[in-house]
Amino acid sequence: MRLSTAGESHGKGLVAILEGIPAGLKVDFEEIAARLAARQSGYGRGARQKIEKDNAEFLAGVRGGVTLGSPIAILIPNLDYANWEPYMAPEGCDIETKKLTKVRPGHADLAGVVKFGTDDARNILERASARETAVRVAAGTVCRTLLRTLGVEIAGYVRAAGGIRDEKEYRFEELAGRSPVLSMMDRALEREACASIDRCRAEGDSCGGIAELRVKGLKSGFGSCMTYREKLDARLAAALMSVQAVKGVEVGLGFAAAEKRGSEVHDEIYYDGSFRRKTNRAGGIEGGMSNGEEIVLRAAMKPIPTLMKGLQTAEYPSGKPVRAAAERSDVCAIAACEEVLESALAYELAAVVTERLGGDTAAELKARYGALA
Ligand code: EPS
Repeated sequence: MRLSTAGESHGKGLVAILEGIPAGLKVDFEEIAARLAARQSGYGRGARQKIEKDNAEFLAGVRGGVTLGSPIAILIPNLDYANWEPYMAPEGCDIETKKLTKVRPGHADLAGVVKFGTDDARNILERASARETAVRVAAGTVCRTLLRTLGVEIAGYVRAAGGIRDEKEYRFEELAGRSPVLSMMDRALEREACASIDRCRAEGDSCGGIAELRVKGLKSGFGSCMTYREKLDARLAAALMSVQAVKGVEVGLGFAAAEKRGSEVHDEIYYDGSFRRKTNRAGGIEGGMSNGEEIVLRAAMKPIPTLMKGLQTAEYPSGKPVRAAAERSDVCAIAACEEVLESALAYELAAVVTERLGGDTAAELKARYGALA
């Protein structure tokens, strides 16, 4: 399976090509629309989302609502392009007016201008922007539908935002009851988090958060201990780290495991007709393979680097001390990030599953999955 994306944040649109989805899968357009809307929402989002109304247009690979087994092409037009055409048109445009030289600390701006040999960070930020994640959600939702036919479900919630953290544990089934405001489970903590985001906004600052992601129904044996490339935890961590602004990933106990003893970390095994564990501190992965328990992952999102108050920086290439550029910004995008992470996870898991089981049709894949212990 392969997913490629293209598109600039203020260009004509975003495009995805998803290869390797078997034939015969019914695409859930309603779910795609709902997840695209969820990615656009969440307390702390900025003014750009008032302009966009993301709509995934399927250009290829699907006929009558069912996949053909051919590459799936998806287009999400950028509605803001109507305002940006004079500065972004591929065929020729004004490249001076929107030039960005007050490079933002924490963004791709400075490393990008140096690497790609330009004095305009616009050429960098347009692609580095998290706008790209819209089309990853559309493609990821197709992968999620494929996983669902196998009985594999993904869910998640925001565990921390604006420095307010929920330390409680939740059952997979409870996660459907997360709040629509900031995707947190605990409403009182969510109100505190929203207040923290409000303070951030008032101070021209930004803040991050933590998302927890769970996978239920994945049988054991996906991923492999035999080569480092095949390790499921390595692949899933890379998938989550590929999402803009993600700076850390944990599996199961994660970093906390390093401070505990083995007897407090490893999940004792028992047998009651099948091999089971009473605890799941490993987060469903041992030896780089799924062990049949729920997969538990956490991802930490850093604060967005565009601060309305602007951090101190040096203009490129003059080096003159200036305040970093800021026109508008998301104060906190952890709820959007959580939605994107679920999609990134869905794609990677679908890739892992289809690599192991193959199959030209969704029915073939389902039969092969069903035959596994
Ligand atoms: C982003 C900057 C902002 C965000 C954007 C990500 O866009 P703009 O510069 O147009 O205000 O809103 O995210 C999206 C547009 C989106 O749809 O998620 C950045 O620099 O990463």
